[in-house]
Formats: sequence, structure tokens, C-alpha cells
Amino acid sequence: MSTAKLIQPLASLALVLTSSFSYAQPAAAAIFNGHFTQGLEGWQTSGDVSVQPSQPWGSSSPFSALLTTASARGWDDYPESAGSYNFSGFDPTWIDFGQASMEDFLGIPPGSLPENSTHGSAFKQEITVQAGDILEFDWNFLTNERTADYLDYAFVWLEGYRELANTSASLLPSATPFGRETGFQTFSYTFTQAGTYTLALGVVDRIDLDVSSGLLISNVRVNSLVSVPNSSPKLGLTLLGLGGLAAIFRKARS
Ligand SMILES: [Ca+2]
Repeated sequence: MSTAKLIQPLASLALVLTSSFSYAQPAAAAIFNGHFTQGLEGWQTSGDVSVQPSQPWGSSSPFSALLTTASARGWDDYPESAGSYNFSGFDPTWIDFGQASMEDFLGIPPGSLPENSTHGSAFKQEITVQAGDILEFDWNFLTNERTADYLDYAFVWLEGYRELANTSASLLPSATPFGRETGFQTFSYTFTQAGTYTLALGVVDRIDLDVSSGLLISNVRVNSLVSVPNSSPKLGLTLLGLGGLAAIFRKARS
């Protein structure tokens, strides 16, 4: 067989092999606008939620979402002026009462969030994933609280409540407008079952409505481990390709 006749089947085989064994690919459709390059498009919000640039917020990503517990017109952080730590103009949401409570927004029963929660802000998005997909995002909890007695907290709701941090955490001086912070950390969660899930993130005041806290979120992403099931048509094509390649070499040698 001539070299030219060998090249075409080999090229086809290479294409099939490449498409059959790829792995650890980003699942492009699982998260919409996870880097906030389109503002808050694709995210439903409740309370004070905004998108901020990397500086002075200290993120390695060009944009982050910022959620706070600061009211738009109240003196939450006296003696600083009213609304100093509110960045959207929307007041935080009451946690467990009223028609627009945060628990209603999250679709969870009243009392699901920690006791003495007063008000806060949250946002959410529905995501569709495969078993084995890994959700990750970067977060930084910010606070002006000087004592752990007022346990403001940040959380993720993903198949239940998961606390990211509260004011009793080890906190560092912050270069952001807030006084202290945890510093950026990465949250990671592996889905064991395929399906559609609600990802929600929030930050909440406890005991009272004063002395604000915030939550920065950036780089929300889902990574997929693409396996090759035995019944895959691609695998069948690959095996056909390998059979064809063997036949070509047998012919070429004869
Ligand atoms: Ca507070």
C-alpha cells in the first residue's frame, strides 16, 4: 500500500482517539457566567449583591461577586456614614420572615439557617452536572466585627447548609474596605449523582443588624472527568479504527 493511502485512515484514527480519551475538561454549560464577566447575568439575587473589580478587593480574577449584610441607608457601621458598606443600593433580606425572606428565596424551610440570623444577602444559580463533576469557587469572608460574640457567617447551600466561615475564624487585617478577612480560599465539592442542583451562596448578620460582613466569590467553575463507557459509540469507532489500522499494516507488510 502507498504512503498516501496510509495517511488518511491514520488521520481519521487519530481524530477518533483524541475525542475518545479526553478528560478533566471544563463543563462549559454547567455554570453560566461563573467569572462575572457579564455582571450578574444568570444569577438570581436577594439583598446587596454586586460585581466588583479585582482591586481593591484582592482577587486574582478580574471580577468577583460581592455580597454584604450592610443596609443601603442605615448606620450599620457607625461612625462611618450610612450605607458605607452597601454596594448595590438594595437592602439585605430578612432571614425567616416576610414574603421575600432569604429562606423563601433559597426554597428551604424556615429555621434552616443558624439561630439568631437576622438579615443578609444571597445569590443562586441552577446547575446541571454529571456524576463525578467537581464544583469549585474561590471565596473570601470579610467583616467589620471586632468580637466573635456576633457570629456573622458566610455559607454555601448545596444539598444542605455548609458554613464557609464566621467571625470566630482566624482573621487577618484586610486590604479591602472591610476591617478583617479570612483571605481567599477554594471550596470544592464532588457530585456523586448526575442531576440539576441549586448552588446558593450568602452572608448573614446574627444577633443584630449592625457591624457589616461581606463575602467575595470568584471563579465559579465545574470540572468534568469525562470517562469512556464500554457502550460508547466512540469506543466502538476506536476499536474499528484499531482493527482497520492492523489490517493496513498487515497489507503493507505483505
Ligand atoms: Ca454583624
